[in-house]
Amino acid sequence: MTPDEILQGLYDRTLVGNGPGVLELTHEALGMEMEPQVLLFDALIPALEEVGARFERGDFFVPEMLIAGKAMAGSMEVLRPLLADTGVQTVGTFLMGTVKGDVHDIGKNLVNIMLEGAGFEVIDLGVQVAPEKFVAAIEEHQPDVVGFSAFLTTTMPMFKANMNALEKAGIRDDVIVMVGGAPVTQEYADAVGADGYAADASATVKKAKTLLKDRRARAGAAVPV
Ligand code: B12
Repeated sequence: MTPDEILQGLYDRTLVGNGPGVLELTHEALGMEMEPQVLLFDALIPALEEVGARFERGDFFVPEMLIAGKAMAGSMEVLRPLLADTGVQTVGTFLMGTVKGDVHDIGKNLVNIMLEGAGFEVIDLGVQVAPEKFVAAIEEHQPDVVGFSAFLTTTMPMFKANMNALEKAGIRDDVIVMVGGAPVTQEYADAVGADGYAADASATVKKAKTLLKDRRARAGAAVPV
């Protein structure tokens, strides 16, 4: 098979949720020394985008979305160590979770992989994370950044609920808050009072690093000389 045939095959098999087929092609691609990023960005993600478009048109239903998501997740498990293994030193701690009421985790997991690859220590709270759980985990782990992921317009308001919980616990200013997920925009992030938003995993890494650098610079400047 040529690399193009592999990418097309990965796309087609993800689209129809053929998990074993996706895994087989993932291994075959890696055996041919194709880059893991290429598999991700040129086949797996576009396939899930098409799944979403078909769901919107009414051509696909929840079971189809589910098996396509699972097929991609299986491949990501194989790609994860390759994407994350860049040997960079720890730059900070990132606490991540999908908000209460939301079970979408593929986007979040992809962000986690990229953050790990860029040297962040990632603590993943999983899905359906209630505000109290975020608060408890921030108090326990004292992360530099906390990330809220939401994929539904109906669960995005949990960002504000989480921010309120942080305020109430008196820890809002202890962490940088980032938000993201398919329906989220910069405007929405600003409206809920988050410190940062990013549309995809690599933008998240860049933004988290910039926010962290700014905060450390400000903390340094605040120290009396
Ligand atoms: C797979 C999928 C599912 C799977 C989820 C499996 C899983 N384990 O995640 C299942 C079948 C469970 C599911 C269920 C539902 N889903 Co769904 N799902 C999808 C689908 C097809 C793909 C989502 C995905 O994983 N994309 C791939 C990743 C890589 O997406 P991404 O956005 O590019 O991710 C990047 C950014 O968002 C960002 N990011 C993500 N998180 C974070 C966090 C931070 C802090 C930052 C900075 C950045 C960031 O970085 C990511 C990586 O680059 C989307 C369609 C779509 N186009 O998004 C619908 C979609 C999200 N689902 C939708 C719906 C309606 C539902 C259901 C309500 C359906 C139903 N009637 O039951 C349920 C809700 C269940 C629940 N309570 O959560 C709608 C949402 C519409 C809306 N505007 O609210 C969508 C958009 C489909 C559509 N076009 O209508 N779904």
